[in-house]
Parts: sequence; C-alpha cells; structure tokens
Amino acid sequence: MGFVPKKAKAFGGNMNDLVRITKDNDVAIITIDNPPVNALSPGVPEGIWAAIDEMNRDAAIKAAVVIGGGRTFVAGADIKEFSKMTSGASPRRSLLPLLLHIEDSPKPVVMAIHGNAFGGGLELAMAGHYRVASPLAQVGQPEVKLGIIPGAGGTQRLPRLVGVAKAVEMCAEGKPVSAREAAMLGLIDQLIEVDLLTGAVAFAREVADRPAPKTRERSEELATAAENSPIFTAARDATGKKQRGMKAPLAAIDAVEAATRLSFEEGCQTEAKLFTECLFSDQSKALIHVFFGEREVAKIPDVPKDTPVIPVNRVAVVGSGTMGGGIAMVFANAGIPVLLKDVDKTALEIGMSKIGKNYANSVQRGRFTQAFVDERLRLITPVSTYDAFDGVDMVVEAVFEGMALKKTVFAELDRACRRRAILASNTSTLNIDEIAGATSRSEAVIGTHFFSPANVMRLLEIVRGKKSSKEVIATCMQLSKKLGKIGVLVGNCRGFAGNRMFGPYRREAQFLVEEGADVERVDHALVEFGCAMGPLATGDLAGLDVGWRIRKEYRHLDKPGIRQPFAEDRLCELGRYGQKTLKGWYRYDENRRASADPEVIALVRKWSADAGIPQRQISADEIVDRCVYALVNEGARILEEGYALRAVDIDIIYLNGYGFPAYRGGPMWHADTVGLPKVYQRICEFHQQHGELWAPAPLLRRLVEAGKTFAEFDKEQAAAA
Ligand code: 3H9
Repeated sequence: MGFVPKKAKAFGGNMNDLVRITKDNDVAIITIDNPPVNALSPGVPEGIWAAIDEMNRDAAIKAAVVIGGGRTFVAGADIKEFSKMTSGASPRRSLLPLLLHIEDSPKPVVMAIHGNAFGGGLELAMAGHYRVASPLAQVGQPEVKLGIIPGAGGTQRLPRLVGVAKAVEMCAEGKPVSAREAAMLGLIDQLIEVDLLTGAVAFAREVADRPAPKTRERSEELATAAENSPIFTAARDATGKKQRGMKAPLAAIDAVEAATRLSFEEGCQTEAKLFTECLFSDQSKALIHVFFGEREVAKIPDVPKDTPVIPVNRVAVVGSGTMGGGIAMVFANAGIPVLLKDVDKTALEIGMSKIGKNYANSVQRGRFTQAFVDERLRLITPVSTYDAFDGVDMVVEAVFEGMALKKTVFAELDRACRRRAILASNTSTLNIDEIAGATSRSEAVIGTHFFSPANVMRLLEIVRGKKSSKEVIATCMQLSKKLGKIGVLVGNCRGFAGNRMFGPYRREAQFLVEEGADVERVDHALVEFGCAMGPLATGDLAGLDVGWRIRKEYRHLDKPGIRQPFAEDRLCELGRYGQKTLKGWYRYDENRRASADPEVIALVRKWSADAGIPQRQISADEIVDRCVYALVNEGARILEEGYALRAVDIDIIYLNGYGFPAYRGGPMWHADTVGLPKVYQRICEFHQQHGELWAPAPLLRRLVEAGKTFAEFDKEQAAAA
C-alpha cells in the first residue's frame, strides 16, 4: 500500500449499521445501506472492509455479493465530506486501500448494480472481481462535473476494462453509460433481467471456484503509446471546446494517460496528486456549491415538501410563436398532451411548422429518434378557440408581451378553464399580480418564465404572485423537474430576478463601448471570463428591439439626471435589431456569422463625442468587473428585498438561464470567492466614478462590515426559517 497518499488515513474495519452481511447458504451478501444514495460516507468503507474480512474468515462462504440497499448501488463519495476536507475540518481519507483489500480477497466478490454506480461507486465496483447489473442501471465517472477527477483508482482501472478511448471519454466528459452499453464495453459481466440479488447470488455461485481476476493486473486493453497518442490529443482538443475554461477534464485525461505509461501503483499516485489539486481548486468548490444549490432551490421554507399538488395531466399553451411553440414541445417531450392555441389557422400552421422543423433538427442531430418525435407531435393539438380548455389542468400563456393583451387572455381563461386549473403566464417583465387581477382567482395565477429556446434552456423562473396558492407553487416546482427544468421561485418585481440583474449587466457593457472599448473587446473579455456569449452578442441574438420597446414603455420611471446608455436605442432607431436584420452590434452574413462592423464603432464614437463622454483605453479586467459586479450589486438588492430566497437561487438562475460559467459558481458565489470586501471596494470606486447607478447595495455593505459572505447569509436565513 505504498501509494496511499501522504497524510491519508486507511480504513480499518468495523461493521456497523451502514453495512450488513447476511448469507444465502455459501454466498455472503454485503448490503450497503446509507440512504438516500448509499454515498461512501464515513462508516461505509469501514463497514465494507469488515464485511470482506468476515466473509473470508467464514469457511462455509465461497463468494460474496456486494449490493446497495434501497433505490441504488453507490452514487459516489459523500460530496458533503469534500468541503470538510478542504477546510481542514476532516482528514482526507483514501478509498484506495479498501479497493485493494477487496481486489485481494481470495474469494470472488461480485458487485451487483442497480440505479447508479457513479464516481467512487463505480470505482468500488471495478475493484470487485465481477460486475452484474440491472438493465436500467447506469454507471459513470461524473467527477469532472464537480471539478474533480476520480480519486480512487477510477482513471487506472477503467481503461483496463473498457479501453483507453472510452475511459478518457467517461472520465473527461463525466456522462453516464447505460448498463447495456457497459455490458458491451466489458465493464459489466452480465445483465440480470429479473431479480438482481437472486441473479447475482446465482452468478457468484457459478464463479466461486474460478480464480478471482484482478482489474489492476489486466493490461490487454491499454494499447500502445502510438495508438493512444491521437486519442489524448483529440480529447484535449475537444475539452478545450466543449468544457472551455475547466481544469478537471484536462486533469482526468492526464490521469488516464498515466495509466498507459506507468505501473498501476504509480498511476494511482499521479491520480491522487491530480485529484488533490482539483479538490482544493476554486473551480471544484464552485461546482460543489452548484450541485447542492440545484437541490436547495427546490426547498421553499413556507411551502413544505408535503404540500398537496395538483395533478397536471393535460395542458394548454396560448400563443404559438417562438416561446409558445417551444413550451408546447417541453410538455410534449415530458409525455403531457398539449392544446396549442392561436388566433387563427394561419398562425397555427406557422407555429406547428416551426415545431416540426425544430424536431426534425433534433432527429438530424441524433438527439431524438423519428419514432419519439412522431409520438410527441401527436401530443400537440392545434386549436383556435378556448372550447376544450375546460379539460386542462394548467394553461401557460405565451402571447406578445403587452399588459392589455395579457389581461384579455386571462379574462378568457378565467371563463374557459375549470376551477382548479393553474393559470400561468410566461411574461418576462410584467406584473403577475396585475395579470391575476383580470381573473376571479388570483390564487391560481403564477408566472412560469421559460427561457429561449424553451425546449433547450434548463431554467424555469417560477414567479410567485401576492396571492399564488402554496398548492400552485408546489405543483409548478414539482412539474419543473418532470419537464427536465430547474425551477427557481422568485418574487414579482420588474424583470423578476434574472432579467432585473441582466439590465445593469448589459447597461455596463454599453457604457463601456460608449467610453471607448470596442464591441468585440467587451464581448471577448466576458467570454474569456467563461460566459457562453458576450453581453452585446447576446443582445443581437435576442433582438435589440425587444429591450428597446420595454425601455420605451418604462422610460417615465427613469430618474432624471442619471446617466442612461444610449447606443443600443440609437442602433434600433437605425433599424439595427441584431441577427434578425443581419445588423446590430455586429454585422452578420446570410449564415448569421458575425463580424465586427466599423460603422457601429464610428457611430458610437460620434455619439459619445456629441455627448461629451471622454474616450479611454479600458482593460479586460475593468470590463469584467463592471459587468459582473453590476450583477452582484443588483443581486444583493434582490436578495435583501426578498425577491430571491437565497443567494444560491440567484446563482442557479444565472448558470441555467444566462450562460454564466458553472465553474465560477454563479455571480454571488463568484463574489464570495473574490472576497466581498474587494468586490465592495470596487463597487464604491465605480460609484464615485459613474454616479448613483452604482450605489452599493445595503446588504453588500452590511455583509462586508460583518465579515460575512453570501453563503453565510444563506445559512443564517435557513437557520432563522
Ligand atoms: C466521487 O465519488 C469521488 C471519487 O472518485 C472518490 C474520491 C476519493 N454525496 O440528486 P437527488 C444527495 S465524487 C452526498 O435529489 P436523484 C442529494 O444532495 C461523487 N449527497 O436524487 C440529495 O440530498 P437532499 C461522484 C448526495 O434521484 C439526495 O442525495 N458522484 C450524493 O434525482 C438525493 O439526490 C456523483 O457525482 C453524494 N454523492 O439523483 C453523483 N448524491 O435530498 C451525484 C446525492 O438533501 N449524485 N446526494 O437534497 C447524483 O448525480 C444524483 O444525486 C443521483 C440521484 C443520480 C445519484
């Protein structure tokens, strides 16, 4: 065991209530029972170790089956332990000795997998001599999604079982593999179609008298350096594109490469070193925050888990434009029949043809089969009246963004829908309470703000009106999961949480151009920071006219004497609406490929000179600080005013709806990572330089004075609830 990482403690064996051993005649059954997902929390490895010892001591036992109690095998290391390790609250303990102990067992150990064998769970399974699985099980090394790499020999044993190319893919991309595919890859020895335990025990009996093969001693799948070299090069290239800015995928590739060049023992040492580097990185801390955050947002303090929900079996969508059509697809993809309503046959034909084209693209890209698409299309029924609306459980209104029209639609829905139906609006800016006022049942009205394209983007902002009932909120939160979305509950303020913050973010991007930065320079700085797109290119994609119309509607609310950006409005006045007019901040060719437009810069420079705005060189750091801290400052206000429940909710909104880089954890977590005093100081500087728009949020100031972070604010709020 010379390669147990320094300072790591090995597990001694003490059986406990997390691991049980029972017998089926000559086969020992070792059951891991650590609900909900049998994570390898402290006590579990010790229990497995002791159970292996016990079965080896028992002369009547010929083989063992290791199985998970409840709904799954082992979903991995206990992720909660990682932050304890990095903060020094708990020692770093290695699983490697346990896995060697299992592999060295003279009696065969059969791993029986149902549910998931993820991360440390798959590493545990690979240390067994054989693996059997239910056909619906999934296996994988998803560690990179947490900013780490497999840390218990996964990068060394996996290539020995499935070959280098597949191991690189699984460890660097982190995607799960079905048990059927795993069986074809040689990772699973047998699929058990009936009862897993019965099949696994029979399998164990069959192999009991054979020599127990050790994965670490296999080398036939490792191939030669010449064969492997292009695999690593291609993987590094792909990582640079698909997981831009992330460190863990590259570390995972390095670790698998070590398996092909070094002995198993040395390979494990390399893996341990890379694992530790990743674990202590800011990226991993951020991604672990995201993992728990995505689960935390489902928890609404005053809407308990046992709140009754309304069964949603049939729905209607009003408006068959881009958003309405996309929303109809979301329901159909979840197997829920949808009525898609628009004013007349022509509008419906356009809407349905767009849906058909979107589905055809998905088939072309291999995302869906034709049979799946045919089935989904059958679930969407175009209608031009409200006649059948008394049969639906929920309606999502997605008509043009205008209060008068929305009110008319909701008054119609109030007449046409049954009493318990949920009436939801997809508005992105309008007041939900005012919309609810057009009905006789405000408690049934709620906002469900999908993000474009609705069938692709994961975020669903669920907007709570003053009177939205708890039942309606609980139903929408639960439904979001069924729809494959991540639902985040927000309050009813202008722009809700996401777009309210997006305003100051894009305002700063415009100011920067008006102060002398080039359009591409602003976008490039944010893309380098990790954002999916720059703020100005995003505007072109969404349509600059959308924001322009909204700004015109709300202009009367602007405080006099406060600087407002002007460049985008003027571009709109010139008919430059973005990609749809092939001209916006950039110019576009017929394939919508962007290039810098000198005309835009010349125009903005002239407008700025007319307005007396001094021009200067602006660094990439300032560009990022101005845009990102504008998000943070507005986020702090939203939090303080109670329009978001937690700072982490804002983070999850930005990661899933606005392309903020996950490895930075979201704007609020990013601010904590930079250090709130530093962020606050920079905001104060901007306040001095640029005036009232940059007034620091009072919550931010208070946290800095108290030496606290947004994460601590969340914890305190949770404790007080
Ligand atoms: C690893 O293994 C490193 C190794 O190489 C070893 C290094 C030494 N730990 O998602 P759900 C909680 S890294 C702790 O809602 P589902 C989760 O927070 C790990 N807790 O259920 C939630 O708690 P709550 C590699 C965990 O059915 C509850 O369980 N493994 C863990 O939709 C239910 O979870 C992974 O990355 C965990 N490992 O999905 C797998 N997993 O109810 C991560 C879950 O209080 N897990 N919890 O909110 C998953 O992908 C999904 O949870 C899973 C179930 C697919 C398993």
